[in-house]
Amino acid sequence: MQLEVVGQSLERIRQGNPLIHNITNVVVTNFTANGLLALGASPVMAYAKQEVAEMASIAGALVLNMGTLNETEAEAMILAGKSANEHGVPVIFDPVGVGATAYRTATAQKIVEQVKISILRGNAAEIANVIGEKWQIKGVDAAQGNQDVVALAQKAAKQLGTIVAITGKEDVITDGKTLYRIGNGHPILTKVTGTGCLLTSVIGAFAAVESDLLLAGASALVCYGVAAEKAAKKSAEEGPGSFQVQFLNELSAIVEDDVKRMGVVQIEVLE
Ligand code: ATP
Ligand code: TZP
Ligand code: MG
Ligand code: MG
Repeated sequence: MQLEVVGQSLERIRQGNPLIHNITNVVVTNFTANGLLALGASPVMAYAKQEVAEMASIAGALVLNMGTLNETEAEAMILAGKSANEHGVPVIFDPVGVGATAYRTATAQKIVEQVKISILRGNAAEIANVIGEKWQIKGVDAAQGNQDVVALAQKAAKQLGTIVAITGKEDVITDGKTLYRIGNGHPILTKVTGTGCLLTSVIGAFAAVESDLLLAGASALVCYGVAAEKAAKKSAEEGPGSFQVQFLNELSAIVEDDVKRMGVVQIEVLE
């Protein structure tokens, strides 16, 4: 991967301040808005059925996140998603906690049926459960397992006709044919709630400025992981509170040179 493209996208986010419409969960709302602002994007959280279609139509990307799902929000996600589809706005979907309850699983499956998703991002168990495979999940956190994450990502990408990112210690993203493996990140990310959710919104910011959505997704994953490593270097010894603050600082400070120096990316042709 030419890591220059990550720098170019970062520059476009900072120059263009793309509007990112988030329908997300109550746990991560503030962190997500601050993370997007730090990166250079312009976040908006809008949930009312009366306005979501209009808001999605003028956004650079729409991010749907099921973290604290309810019936009204599920309906709003479908309205917003259909509008985004009509207006050529990329839709990024984070199926938080899918597989933990039958309601979440059924709702995620309804969303992927009714809305054309551009990029699906979750942990392995969430992605598996979206496509009807019953991998174990504990609340919103992936359980440990040795299953083949690349095969799962490829299967999900083909079945849903979308790009799929599965994150964890190593991140993978694929359109079913080409696979990027990203080795950046830091274990302390698992000690701050919402780091997965913010990542999904950061993918939205990259998708708003890069029309090659596989490249956009891979760029977001590298950039996010490198920013986390830089933040951990300065703050991890102090603990997750300091890390969270420093991570926002690093999302704002990260430049192409950091990504070129620290990015760990492999590309594989799957077929
Ligand atoms: P989960 O609920 O399973 O934690 P999530 O939605 O929080 O899922 P993660 O898979 O934790 O999403 O991904 C969020 C970020 O944390 C990604 O950048 C990922 O690379 C990073 N990450 C997660 N676990 C680790 C780890 N053990 N080491 C390094 N980075 C990690
Ligand atoms: N409960 C419902 S949503 C949520 C929790 C704890 C946040 C999950 O955030 P992430 O990014 O998946 O860790
Ligand atoms: Mg996590
Ligand atoms: Mg998550």
